Amino acid sequence: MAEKSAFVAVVGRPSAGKSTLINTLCGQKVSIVSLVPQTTRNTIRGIVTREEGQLVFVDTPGRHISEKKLNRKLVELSDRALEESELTLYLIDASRLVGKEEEELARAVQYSRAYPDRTVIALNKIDDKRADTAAVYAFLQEKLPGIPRERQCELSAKNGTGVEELLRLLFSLAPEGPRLYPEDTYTDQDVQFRIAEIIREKAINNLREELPHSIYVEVADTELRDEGRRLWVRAFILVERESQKGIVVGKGGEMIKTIRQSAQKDLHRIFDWKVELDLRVKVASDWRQNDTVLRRLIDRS
Ligand SMILES: Nc1nc2c(ncn2[C@@H]2O[C@H](COP(=O)(O)OP(=O)(O)OP(=O)(O)O)[C@@H](O)[C@H]2O)c(=O)[nH]1
Ligand SMILES: [Mg+2]
Repeated sequence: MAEKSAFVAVVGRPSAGKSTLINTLCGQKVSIVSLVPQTTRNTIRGIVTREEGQLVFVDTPGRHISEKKLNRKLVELSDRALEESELTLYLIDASRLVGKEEEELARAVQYSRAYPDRTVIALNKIDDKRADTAAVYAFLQEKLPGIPRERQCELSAKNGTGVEELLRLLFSLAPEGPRLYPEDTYTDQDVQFRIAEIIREKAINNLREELPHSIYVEVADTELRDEGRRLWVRAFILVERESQKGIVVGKGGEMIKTIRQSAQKDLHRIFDWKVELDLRVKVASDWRQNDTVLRRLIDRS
């Protein structure tokens, strides 16, 4: 049988579970996850290689309706992934009510390159007691009648239920083509970006309220020490205001210490190196309005 290969754009509302799903599919932490919507800010590739061939999943920022500059850039990234990928995987959080945002998504999916024949819809979070799949099917019947039930499935990205069936479905739709990456590759992100993302995840998960949207992380320097056994990293958490700096540092430096230690632990698990993180906080006012900063942060591809 000829080998198959495809890019799969994974789209959905903020917090639908797109990054969680990609991590489950790849068996590795490829993309960071949090309770806070709009965690993913770049398109991130997670690669799955099987006998049938290779699928390159493109994680995208959750599509949120807002005219803010950062948000508009994030929606552009999702649009681009939908234009460039052979397959579309539209993920819906079945534990939440569908609403205006979901309608906008259905519309974006409808205009994507892979619509309708190479589009799959997955209802996520079926492990959640609040999941109401009947309501989602009714919504789909109305908004995306071009996608038959055979190309809709239910899953739990968190515990893995239904994930193998989803893979089978996607491989069945993928066009023939050669692998793009070696078979043991599960992501194409560079080390510095992954470090910055892990730090951002720990910051988001430890900080509250509006702060997660106000930060970004910059890795300033890295160096392998102890004959390549230990990785030393200097990184900055950038906030928008002086008052936020105090929150990230915390009383007696407790907060930044928690962020540093949990990031080090994760990084040690992901890479083989022991990681020594020199982590500091800096103010970069209004970075979300600054085009140069946004371009550097978002348009990495
Ligand atoms: N119960 C349950 N929770 C899930 C499932 N999948 C994801 N979650 C949770 O949903 C939240 C959001 O998950 P993410 O993977 O970050 O969602 P996302 O779609 O990537 O979000 P953005 O990047 O912000 O667009 C996290 O708290 C996850 O643990 C699932 O199958 N079941
Ligand atoms: Mg995400």
